Amino acid sequence: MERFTIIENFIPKNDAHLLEKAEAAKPVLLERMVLPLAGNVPASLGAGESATYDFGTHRVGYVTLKLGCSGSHPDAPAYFTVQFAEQRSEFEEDPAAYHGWISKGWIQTETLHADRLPCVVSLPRRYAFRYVRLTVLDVSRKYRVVPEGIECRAVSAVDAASVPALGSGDEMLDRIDAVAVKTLAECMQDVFEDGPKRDRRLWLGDFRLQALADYATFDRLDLVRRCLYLFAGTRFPDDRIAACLFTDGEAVADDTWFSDYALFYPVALAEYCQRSGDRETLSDLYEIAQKQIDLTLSMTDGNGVVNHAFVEATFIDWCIGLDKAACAQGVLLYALPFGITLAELQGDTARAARYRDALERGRAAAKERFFDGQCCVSNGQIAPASAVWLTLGGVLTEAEAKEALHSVLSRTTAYPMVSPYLHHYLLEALLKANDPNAAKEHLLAYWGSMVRYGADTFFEVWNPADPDASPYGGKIVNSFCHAWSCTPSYFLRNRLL
Ligand code: RAM
Repeated sequence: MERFTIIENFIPKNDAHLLEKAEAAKPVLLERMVLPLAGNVPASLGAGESATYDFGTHRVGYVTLKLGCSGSHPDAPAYFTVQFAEQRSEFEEDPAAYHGWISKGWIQTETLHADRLPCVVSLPRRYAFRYVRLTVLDVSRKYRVVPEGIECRAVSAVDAASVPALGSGDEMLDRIDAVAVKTLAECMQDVFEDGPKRDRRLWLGDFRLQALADYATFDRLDLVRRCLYLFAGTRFPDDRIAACLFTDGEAVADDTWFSDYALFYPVALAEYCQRSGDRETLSDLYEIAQKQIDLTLSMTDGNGVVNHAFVEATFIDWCIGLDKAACAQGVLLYALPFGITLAELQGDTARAARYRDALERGRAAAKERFFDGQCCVSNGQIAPASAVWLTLGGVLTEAEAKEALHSVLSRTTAYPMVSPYLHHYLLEALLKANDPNAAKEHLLAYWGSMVRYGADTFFEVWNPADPDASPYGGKIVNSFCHAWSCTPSYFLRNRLL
């Protein structure tokens, strides 16, 4: 399902004062030299032969290779590739066979020459990987390449080992939590990246979930504050907050707007302000945050139901064919109480009253339009996502929500939840429906199945029934360390145990 927008001549509106504040909160990255723990490394390599290194767990960093030679003096360059894989199965994919809709540029492969041996080769990019494969493409018949060593300068804003183990008494829950903490740590770089392999940038929907998991683990409020300032500091000319920012270099808003993601800005700001008590950030960012809600309200009809343009611009999930009308309405109703919290913190009583009114009307209209007494139905379609978001929007009573969620989860659907991002909101919905046991069971089943599959970090997309699924047209560009899947730590540490 292709999903991208191009706005001709897009010039983001930048606010130097806000960007300066973001810059001042830029973290100093921790660095650690790490070596492989295992591998299959022959003493020397001829044309077509490979060495594979296993670093034992997921790493994000800069890699250096040491190459020597044996035999006669090298009379031709060593010509070789270095491939990086988060999951070993990525090595089985043929990059040439990938013709999906996002760039092949994300495939972590380098083809290089070494003119002189022995030598130290510093690979040009920052990589996300557990496995590295060095393959000699060609070398003269007079000598062989000796793979003498490899090391990685691993980087992160935090040290995963600084978070005490969960210690729940349940081995699987402890393991899920540890993998979630590791996932979050790997994504905590200069900003909360969505994935260190891809897209390596600050996405708003991912960021809100990272912040929640961060409060339960590293509690790096400075990094959350930095990202809040970044989103506000470079935005659409009409003040909409972009779905993501490029932050490698000067921060620049992408010309992509997701209506649901924009609403997570006031959500994330309210949560940050409640957690930190930081009044300065609240007053700096208050108007921009509330503008996201005001803009959405201007896209509703007389009954408070979001219009087609708003629905079209939502993300919700990578599920193909999902009817998003009910979800979009649910996201607005979910965000409004956070807008009310912000207004109360800021003493903006008129706005709080306006949002309360919109909430009440929007909920009533949503119930009438999207609930048939048992199921959540979005333009004739019954899908888990609709039940999740109408529950979170407070459209259903606790009992109705429980029934709607269980009934949709028990039937086979053509519109399954495919991202851990939506599974996060399913857990939130089950908790809102006062069903913590079901939430815990789902966490164990869904994230546990990734652990059983061999995850060192949690994946961007995961359907246990279809482990090779990719929204991009090829698994080789999927990210296997993805921020929006790190929230088991939030649930286990703050909500479930
Ligand atoms: C993908 C990225 C990112 C997500 C968007 C919507 O491109 O994985 O994490 O927020 O989709």
